[in-house]
Amino acid sequence: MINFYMTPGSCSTGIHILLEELEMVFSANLVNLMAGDQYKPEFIAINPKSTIPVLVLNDGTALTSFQGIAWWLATAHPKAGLLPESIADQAKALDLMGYIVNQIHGAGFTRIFTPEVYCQEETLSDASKETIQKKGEEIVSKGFMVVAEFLDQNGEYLAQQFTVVDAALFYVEFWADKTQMCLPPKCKAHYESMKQRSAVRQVLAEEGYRY
Ligand SMILES: N[C@@H](CCC(=O)N[C@@H](CS)C(=O)NCC(=O)O)C(=O)O
Repeated sequence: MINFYMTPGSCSTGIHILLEELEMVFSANLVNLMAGDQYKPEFIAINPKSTIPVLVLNDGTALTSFQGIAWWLATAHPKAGLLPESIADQAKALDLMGYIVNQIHGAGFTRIFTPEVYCQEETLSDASKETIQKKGEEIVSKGFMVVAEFLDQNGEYLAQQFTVVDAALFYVEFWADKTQMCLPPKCKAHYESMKQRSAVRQVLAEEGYRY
C-alpha cells in the first residue's frame, strides 16, 4: 500500500488532488505540523528533511518533495496525461512547477506564514514581522503575475490539458484565498475552475473545507 504523509490545507493538498485525480488507493497519514510531528524520530526516519508531502511507494522508496512526487505520479501513470506530451513541453511544465513551489511558496508564502524563520532577533518585533511579511506578499504577487501569463482568458489550465502544474498552482491560490490576497483575474479564473473538478471538491471536503 502506498503511504501518503500530509497536512490538511498545506502544500500536500496539491498532491492529495493528484492522488484523487488518478483514483489511487493509498493510506493517508496525518502529520500535525503545528504540534511538531515532523521533528519526531518516527517521521525523521521517513523524511530527514522534516517536511510534507511524502509519498512512500510499495517498495519502500520515500519521495519527499512536491516536485518529485508529482513527476513520479505523472510518469508512472502516462495514460492520465498529467504532463504534456512533448519532452520540451514537459520541461517547461517542470520549470513552471519549480517556480510555483520554490518561489511563490518557498520564498513568498513561507515569509508570510513563518516570518520568524527569516529573523535573527530572539523575539520577533511587530515591525520586523511586518517587513518580512510585506516582502513575502511582494514575492507572491509578482509570482502570480508571472504565472498568469501562462493561462488563457478562461484560466482553465497552464498547459493544453490538466497537468500536475495545475495542482501546484491550486494550492498557492488556495493560500491566497485564505489570506485574502488578490489574485490576477486569470489566476482567479483558474482557481474557480479547479474548484469545479470533482477530485478537488472531494479533497477539500476530506481536508475539512466547505465550498
Ligand atoms: N520544497 C518542499 C516544500 C515542502 C514544505 O515546505 N512543506 C511544508 C508544509 S507546506 C512543511 O513541511 N513545513 C514543515 C516545517 O518546515 O517544519 C517540497 O517541494 O515539498
